[in-house]
Amino acid sequence: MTPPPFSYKSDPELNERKHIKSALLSLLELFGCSSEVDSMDSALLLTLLLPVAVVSYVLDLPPQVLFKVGDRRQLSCRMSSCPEKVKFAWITLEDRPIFATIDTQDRESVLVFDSVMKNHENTLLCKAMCGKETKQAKTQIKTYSFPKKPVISGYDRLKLGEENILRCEGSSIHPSEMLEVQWLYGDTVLQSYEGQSERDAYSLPLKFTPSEEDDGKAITCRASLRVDNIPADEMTKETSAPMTVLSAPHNVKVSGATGVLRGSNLTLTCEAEGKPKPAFTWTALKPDGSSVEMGKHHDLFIQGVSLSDTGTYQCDVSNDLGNQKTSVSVVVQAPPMDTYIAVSPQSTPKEGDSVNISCKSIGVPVPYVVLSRMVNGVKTEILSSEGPEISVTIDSVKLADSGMFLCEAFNDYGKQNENLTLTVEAHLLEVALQPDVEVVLEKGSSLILSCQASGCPQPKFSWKNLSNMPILRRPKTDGFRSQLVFDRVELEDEGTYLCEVTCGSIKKSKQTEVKVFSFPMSPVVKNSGPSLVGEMMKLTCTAQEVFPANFFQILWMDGEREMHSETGPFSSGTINLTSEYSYHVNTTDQDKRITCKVSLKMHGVPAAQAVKTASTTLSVHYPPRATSITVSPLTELKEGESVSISCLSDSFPVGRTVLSRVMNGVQTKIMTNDRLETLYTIPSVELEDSGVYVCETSNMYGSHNDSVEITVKAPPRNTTVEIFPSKDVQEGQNITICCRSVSFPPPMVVLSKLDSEKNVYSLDGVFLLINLTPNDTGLYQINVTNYLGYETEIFNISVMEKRVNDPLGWNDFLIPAICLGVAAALLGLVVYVWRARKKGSYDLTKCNLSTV
Ligand SMILES: *[C@@H]1O[C@H](CO)[C@@H](O)[C@H](O)[C@H]1NC(C)=O
Ligand SMILES: *[C@@H]1O[C@H](CO)[C@@H](O)[C@H](O)[C@H]1NC(C)=O
Ligand SMILES: *[C@@H]1O[C@H](CO)[C@@H](O)[C@H](O)[C@H]1NC(C)=O
Ligand SMILES: *[C@@H]1O[C@H](CO)[C@@H](O)[C@H](O)[C@H]1NC(C)=O
Ligand SMILES: *[C@H]1O[C@H](CO)[C@@H](O)[C@H](O)[C@H]1NC(C)=O
Ligand SMILES: CC(=O)N[C@H]1CO[C@H](CO)[C@@H](O)[C@@H]1O
Ligand SMILES: CC(=O)N[C@H]1CO[C@H](CO)[C@@H](O)[C@@H]1O
Repeated sequence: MTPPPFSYKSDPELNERKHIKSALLSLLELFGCSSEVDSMDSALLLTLLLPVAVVSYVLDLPPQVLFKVGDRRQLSCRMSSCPEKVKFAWITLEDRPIFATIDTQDRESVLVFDSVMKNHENTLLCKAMCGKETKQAKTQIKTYSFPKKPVISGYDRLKLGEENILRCEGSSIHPSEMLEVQWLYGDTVLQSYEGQSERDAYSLPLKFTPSEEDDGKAITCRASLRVDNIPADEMTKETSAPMTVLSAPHNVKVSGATGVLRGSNLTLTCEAEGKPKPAFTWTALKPDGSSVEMGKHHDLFIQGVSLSDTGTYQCDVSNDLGNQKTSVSVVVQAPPMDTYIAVSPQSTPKEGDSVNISCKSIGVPVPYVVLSRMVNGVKTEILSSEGPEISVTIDSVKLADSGMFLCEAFNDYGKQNENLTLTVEAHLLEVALQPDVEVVLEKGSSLILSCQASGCPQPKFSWKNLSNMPILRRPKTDGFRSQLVFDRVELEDEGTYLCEVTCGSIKKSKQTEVKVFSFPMSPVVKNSGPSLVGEMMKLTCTAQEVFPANFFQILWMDGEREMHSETGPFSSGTINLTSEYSYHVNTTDQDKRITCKVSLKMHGVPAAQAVKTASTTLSVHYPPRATSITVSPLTELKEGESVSISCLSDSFPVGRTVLSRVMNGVQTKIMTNDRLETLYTIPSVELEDSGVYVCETSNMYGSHNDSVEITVKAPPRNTTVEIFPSKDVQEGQNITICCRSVSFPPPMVVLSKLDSEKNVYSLDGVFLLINLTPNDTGLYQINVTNYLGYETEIFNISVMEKRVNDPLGWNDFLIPAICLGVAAALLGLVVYVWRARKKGSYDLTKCNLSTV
């Protein structure tokens, strides 16, 4: 036995083979073939070239096995005849590993394929050594894979009449070139396919345009793997399925009666073909374009149809493939119904209204209507028409149109009547006039007489006076109101105004009396002249432009006391109403307030306008009176004392007061004053302030005075003695001694010869010494005295002797004594003379004269 050229090993074997291959290559080159060797399977070459050993023992190994992919299979190489333990070796003759586990026993080696795969296909050599003897056997492993029935698709949604594609698919086929696939319809092969190597999956399309008969028929796909030794039941696999042919709805038909009587039932049935089974929808199509779904069954059922059910009904049939619709018109027939008679705008119209009597009915077919009037049970047709509606208009309805109206409606299915009672009423006219009854208003104010009519749609207004004559003034009339507008009411507008409204057969009126008064301003009081005490004063009160004068009263009032009242005369227009009031003026009336109150005693005159007053305050005039002069503190004063003289008087208007002093008939103004009271003060009186003081107050009406005498007293002073012709005289001459002194009361002047006891008194201070003798020579003294005091003067007289004459005795002095007596009577004047002389030149003769 030849030892095996190489032992079995899985991998090192590859090296071994390369050696062999190179050896073979060199061998083949000798035969002139080189490059082909490379592409040849070296294992196959080896098989061909290896020498076959002589075998004494039998080696059990099937020359060929067929495995199904996925199965668990074993391949056993056995040498049962060997008495000892056999050495096994597996050699792959193809360029691929064995991919199996080897389980070697004493005389058997088993290749275990846990799960047969396509690449287990191989050609193997099993070498066995029994002792020195080697035996080998070759086996070929073939595999096949044909695991599932073909899968067909597209058969269950075939569209009728269209080209559909069905598909038959399979996979994991081995050896794929052995595959044959066929589409079968019954026994007819529609399409077939031959497998190709290296394509273990197939997908065989079938173009098929079904007709309605194909629905439900089976279609088959058959696949066969034509490999030898494959079990018969695995060689062919086929799948059959019934075809489903789909179609959009078609042949839609509606059945049922389309003319039905109102109240009966309507049944419509809709039928259609199509797959899948179509759905039905019933829809009512309304005249306005809207639609209402009525149901989802192929039957449409309406119980008790009404007129509104008349119309078009549409059956919609649809399935996934499309839809179809068909419609049918249904007419609901009815006898006349809802017959209706009405009067518009209202059921009880007023006389003169326009009324519309309408009559209508509903029915199918359209009924015709007749409108009639029933008078005493007799029917009189007014109007008829071929339509369902008629109307009659009465433009101005009369009371006589009241009564019953009948509306009759007819069609093929019946008749219906309705009636109506028309009642025409007279208008409830009401007239209102504003202002109502009477209006009293002032001349010149505005007035609107507004006459309102109610309860009448078209009142007719007319304005009249009491004589039923139309008023000339144009009224403003507007629908239900008529107005007489007076922008300025005049006296002529007085009167009664009547608003008369006519409405159909009704006539009503209202009246109002317009009274106008005029009392535009307050009265005016005037005084006729100055109101002199004791005289009559005349006051006049005039109310201007008054009307009606006989309603006016003029009342004279002294404060609150009513003195005199007068009522105006009747007059046709406005007059100036005057009242006179005479009054005996008294001084107590000074500042008295006399009021003239004019009242309009007319009903309806607003209180504020009815009374107006005017007043005057009396100013009473009188001449001065009660004039008095007063001296303070005394009227007899001593020179140098102070004295005040005041005058008081009363007069109106206040007069002028003059204070003057009167002395010797000569008046001297001291002061004037325009007030009732005058005060004059002499701070230090002098003798010449003596006199009669007169206060005289005068105004335009007269004067009044009062006087007082003021006496200023003073002791003698500034005594001067003058001797005429001289102190020195001849015997038998006369001497006049003038003695002057200032004093009051007038002094007593005493002349005395100092060396004698005799005194001569003189009141005027003039002494006449007659027929002097020398014995008369001597000192003489003048003693001027009054009760306030005295003053003396001493002088010398010298008488020169001329001849012897009868001496002049003291009897000669008798004359001065007489003189003094006279002087005493003229006391006041003496002083005055003396003062005058003092001012002027001394006049000897006057001194002499004064002695007379
Ligand atoms: C009368 O009334 C009917 C129904 O209201 C109306 O159709 C018709 O026009 C009216 N006729 C007149 C003249 O107003
Ligand atoms: C009514 O008016 C007429 C003239 O319009 C007149 O003559 C008549 O006197 C008036 N009557 C009265 C009562 O005013
Ligand atoms: C009333 O008096 C006014 C003012 O003195 C005078 O203008 C007017 O004319 C008089 N009216 C009458 C009616 O005498
Ligand atoms: C002057 O007269 C008065 C009164 O008669 C007397 O009182 C007074 O003494 C007289 N004076 C002289 C100086 O005689
Ligand atoms: C009176 O006498 C005084 C002085 O005794 C003198 O001032 C005055 O002027 C005299 N008056 C008269 C009127 O002679
Ligand atoms: C001289 C002289 O004139 N003698 C008179 C004086 O007064 C007496 C009386 O008046 C006269 O008779 C004298 O003649
Ligand atoms: C005339 C006169 O009487 N003469 C007398 C004057 O005085 C002497 C004396 O006293 C007398 O004698 C004078 O007779």
